[in-house]
Amino acid sequence: MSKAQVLHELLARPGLVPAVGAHDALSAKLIEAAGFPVVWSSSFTVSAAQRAMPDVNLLTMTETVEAAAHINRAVGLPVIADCDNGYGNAVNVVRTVEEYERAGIAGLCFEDNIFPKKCSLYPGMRRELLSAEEHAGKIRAAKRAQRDPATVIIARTEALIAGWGMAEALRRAHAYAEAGADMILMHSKAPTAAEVLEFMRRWDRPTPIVVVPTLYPAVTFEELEAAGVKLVIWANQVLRGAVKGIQATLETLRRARRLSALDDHIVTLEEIYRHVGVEEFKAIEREFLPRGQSDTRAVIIGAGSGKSLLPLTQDRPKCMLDIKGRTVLERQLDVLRACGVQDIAVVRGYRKETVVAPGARLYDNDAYEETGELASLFAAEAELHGRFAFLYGDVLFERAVLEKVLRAPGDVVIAVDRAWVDQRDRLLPLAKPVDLVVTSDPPRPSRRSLGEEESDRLVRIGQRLPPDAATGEFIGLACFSARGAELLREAWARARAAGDGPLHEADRASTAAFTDILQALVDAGHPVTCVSTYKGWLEIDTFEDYQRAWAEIRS
Ligand code: SPV
Ligand code: MG
Repeated sequence: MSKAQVLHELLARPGLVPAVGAHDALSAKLIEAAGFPVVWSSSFTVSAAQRAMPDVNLLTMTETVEAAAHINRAVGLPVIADCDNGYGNAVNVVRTVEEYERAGIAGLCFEDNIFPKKCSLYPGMRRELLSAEEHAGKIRAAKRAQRDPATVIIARTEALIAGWGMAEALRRAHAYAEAGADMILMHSKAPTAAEVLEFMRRWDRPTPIVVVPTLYPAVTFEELEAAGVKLVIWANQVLRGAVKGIQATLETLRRARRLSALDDHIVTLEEIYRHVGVEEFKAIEREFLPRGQSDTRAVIIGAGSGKSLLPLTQDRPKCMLDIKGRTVLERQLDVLRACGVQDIAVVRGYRKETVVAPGARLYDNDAYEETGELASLFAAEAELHGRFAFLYGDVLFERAVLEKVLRAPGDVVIAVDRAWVDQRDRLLPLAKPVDLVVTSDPPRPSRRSLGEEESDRLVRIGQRLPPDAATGEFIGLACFSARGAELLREAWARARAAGDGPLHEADRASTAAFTDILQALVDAGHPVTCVSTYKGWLEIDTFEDYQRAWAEIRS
């Protein structure tokens, strides 16, 4: 059913129908939300709100039809558009009808002002009207031009506004009804409803009557209904209420100079989100956009004191070490963002005041001296909900490595460097602790493969594994699905609930490493997927590492 048909049927029912004036799409939405059945796209309020201009035909037909179209698109309600005088003669009226119908407008109102018109409400104006014959011709033109037979054409006379008397008002109303108008709008500037009520007593035709009681506001809905009026237009009160609200808001802001002082004057952001359909927008994004990593956040732990790098770390943590003009942390943020991860949290501890992480949220583990990586990670417990990537704060990754981990399916995914196996003999005996791993199905040199090794699962992880048994090295990069994050939180809660007892290789949960909880997850029967990488990362743990970073990083 077209909106014109909806309006037609609404007007066919007994009783008075209210239409409320909108000045833009949002005010129209509020009118709809408040339960009114019809929106009036008002020339007075559109000129005032959208152009801060008087209502004197300064806006072109194209501008007013565009405003009406925005209003119409924002609501499910039928819209009656104020088409002023049709922006010219009958020829202009024909195009006006075509354009407004194309914009989905259900009703069109044409007034018998000459072009350019002057708003009916302005006091002290000399008023000129078209001849009744000419306006009747415009109404006939409008009726012939309409494509949808249900479109409601309202003929409006300004005879009473111009002070031409009741007889002329009746003569014009008759002429326009005979020309085929679906409704007659009888405008009045009298201070009471008496004039309009007298017209109603003398109106002897079936054509229904519309009134706009702006200047006789005391009249009630019931009085108009009892007089037989069909449609009442409350034309500009929404705009006037909005202006009052804006003024009160501005005055409070001028005095208080603090936004929280406005709380009683303004609606919440959520209310605006609701009216403009932010949820619908998000649903479309979820359904149709490539998933990317916009729903993945990252948590970087950079709390430790980095003693192995003294004196470089005397005044800053490892993550703030500079490598060719950018800190380790900045480089991590850049790689994360390049992979689409925008939502980033950093846990700091040692020399926390020196940590600079633009755009990231900061968490503190002030007990970094006595606690371990897990305690640092859980300092950002608020972040460990939904999908997230975990990063050691002292490791640099190539983008491809991070992308591979982010892409891999699985609730808990870790990156394992297979170069370990080739380098093992050269590295033994180990000069520093290494996060060694044993996986269930490591890639074999004899077997070529393409794509992901989704079946390779973590079996053992830790720094005390026999190096000969290790099939790779954990590089300090992991990714948890929402379920994985839940499993992690549960494993941590279990470890904490058991007192501060041992957790895998750690004597106490509070001092445990990230690898300890990975083993706890495996031991509890939760699969941890191992994504293979071959080099493509650098840990900044020793002075040699730091030198290598300077040598290997090009920019
Ligand atoms: C409007 O709202 O623009 C109207 C009604 O046409 S009035 O302002 O009273 O002319
Ligand atoms: Mg108007």
